Amino acid sequence: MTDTSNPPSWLSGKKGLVIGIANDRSIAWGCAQAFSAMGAELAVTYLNEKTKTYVEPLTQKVNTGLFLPCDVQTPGSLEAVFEAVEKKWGRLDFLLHSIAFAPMDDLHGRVTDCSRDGFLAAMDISCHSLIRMAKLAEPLMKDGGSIMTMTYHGSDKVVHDYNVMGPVKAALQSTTRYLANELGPKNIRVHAISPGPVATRAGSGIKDFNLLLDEKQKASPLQRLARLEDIGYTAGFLASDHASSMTGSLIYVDAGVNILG
Ligand code: 0WD
Repeated sequence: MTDTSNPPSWLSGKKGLVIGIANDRSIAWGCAQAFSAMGAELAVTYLNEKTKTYVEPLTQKVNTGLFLPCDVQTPGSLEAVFEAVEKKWGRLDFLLHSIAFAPMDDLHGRVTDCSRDGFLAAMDISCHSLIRMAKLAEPLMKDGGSIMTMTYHGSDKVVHDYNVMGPVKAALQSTTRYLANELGPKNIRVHAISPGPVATRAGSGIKDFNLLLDEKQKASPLQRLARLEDIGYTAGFLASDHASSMTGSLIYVDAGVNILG
């Protein structure tokens, strides 16, 4: 288990933007805690007024310099976040994209039956939003930077009930590689972190998710599930200068489940 009592100060002086905290079980919350413990100052966003009530108390527990609404489907919302970051800090050192969505009817059905509108919504929120964020982050990452997103093994292999999120995450993973190639000359590194299943709100949107959690825990080489703080400190390492020779990576934090047949 990560020794969080004496975290490395690898992010001292760095400014980071965290998009995707919904509550204290969010993967992005595990990352925000690690980023802050490692010395970063954070801009944290929330989806809407309902989510704000869960996220605002959490911002008191980490080094939060900005707290802003962000719904990537609302025109201008994402641009306003980056304008506020530029006004506050004049730069950005790392960005965590930890959002995903698919309409429930499409998420709970076969890919074969997926609607056009549902597919487009899932791709817009879960994948194209990363492209938009990278474009907005590029001019702020004047000395380079690190951009991280969250994917899942259901993109590499068929995972029962992951359905339309499989192709969507496959697009996200490929997008990560193309962004890494295009932004590399500016020393901007781009990574996809692939956590194992974690009991979160988005995770619970997957049909029979508790069965998946149980199945993966029993099957995993480490005989347990991924821990939020371990995902967080992996992101903290990737945000730090110690990962400066890595880009375009797909990093599994899944207790080893991805190596199984
Ligand atoms: O087992 C899991 N939970 C795994 C999740 C395993 C592997 C990967 N992931 C991925 C997810 O696909 C996602 O990309 O991790 C990322 C974060 O998901 P999470 O932490 O599991 O779920 P959650 O705590 O729900 O955070 C996702 C958040 C949303 O929360 P809710 O529960 O309110 O949908 O994404 C945000 C929102 O806060 N979000 C948006 N943010 C901006 N604009 C939007 C949007 N349109 N839609 C959702």
